[in-house]
Amino acid sequence: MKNLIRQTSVVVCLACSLLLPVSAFAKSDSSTALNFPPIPAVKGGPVNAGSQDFTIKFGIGLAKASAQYRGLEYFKKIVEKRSNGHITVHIFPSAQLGDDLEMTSALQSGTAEMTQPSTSPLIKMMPELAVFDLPFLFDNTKQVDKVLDGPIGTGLLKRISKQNNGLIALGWAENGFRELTDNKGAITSPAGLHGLKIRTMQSPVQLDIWKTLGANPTPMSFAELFTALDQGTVDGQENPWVTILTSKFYEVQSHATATRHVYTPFITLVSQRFWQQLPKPYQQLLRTASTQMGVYERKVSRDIDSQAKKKLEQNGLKITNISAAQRAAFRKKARPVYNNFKSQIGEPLFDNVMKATGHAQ
Ligand code: KDG
Repeated sequence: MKNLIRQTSVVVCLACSLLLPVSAFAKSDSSTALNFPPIPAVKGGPVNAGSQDFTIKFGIGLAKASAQYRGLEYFKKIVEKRSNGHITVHIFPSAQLGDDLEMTSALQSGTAEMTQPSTSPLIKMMPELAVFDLPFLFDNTKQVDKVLDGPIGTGLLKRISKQNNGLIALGWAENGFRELTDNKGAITSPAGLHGLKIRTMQSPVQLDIWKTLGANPTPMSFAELFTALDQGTVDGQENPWVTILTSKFYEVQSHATATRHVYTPFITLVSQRFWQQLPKPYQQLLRTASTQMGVYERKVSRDIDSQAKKKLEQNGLKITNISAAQRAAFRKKARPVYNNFKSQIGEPLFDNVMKATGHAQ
């Protein structure tokens, strides 16, 4: 029965995606086209694991023009080549198979094989992931890589995989530093957020951040966001520059503020049911390919971040850069969120992340 409901929701999602505004799927033209670093060559020889064939349906929320999609293209190239064509990867962008939460439950029920959600919507299922949503936690990508690629990030992947919740966590990629957009005007202080109807990810931490800052937040899946902005259900949203560009939010938002208030990682997940059917050498291949995808996708995301910001300005979005002092005022006002989620994150993890990011008091 559960499966039937999920399969039905996949069909409904596919049908819904056909009804989305044309602009959400419009082809990128020169006013929005970004220069992506080339997809690297595949390293390593063939992986032999018998004659059985496997198919991976890999669904993501972002559009084809995103760094995330580009990362998946590299993953597909590695896996198909090194398995000698015994594993085929089909990529489904723009939430065609469902939003982050729907895709994650499709993996659990075995109706899809892989996905790569933001960590934020998974917090209810994996409470420790709340740590990444803490406001103004990371100042730069060096700190990010230290946390994701060091013992903290690898430990989290292992713990999540051992939870026996139908998911195996294979690696980290990058959604990115989030920036604020709105339809009201430049927002240079927490006072400017007063009463602003802002869409947040489906995360209790994000909700708390925007309430603490004085806005009026509504959690909503990414798949519903363009329409909500277009119809004025919400006045604003927050996402990395690349997503704001590739999802055409500049068509329905007039202003942006370069807040970089939260860094969101993507987590690469595979269905445990599928995993258990895979021969060990293919399991290792998926792990290696996920790590290589994560390295490349982060490079893409970082290379195109400032390009995307420029393109947004060229497309009429009025972007305000805030000073260090203004950013510090946002950070100070949002600080109570740390204490609100400290016990849910758990002491060793919370303390280790505070140390790694230079926030330990
Ligand atoms: O696949 C990822 C996206 O669906 C989503 O997580 C993007 O940052 C995002 C958001 O705001 O929901």
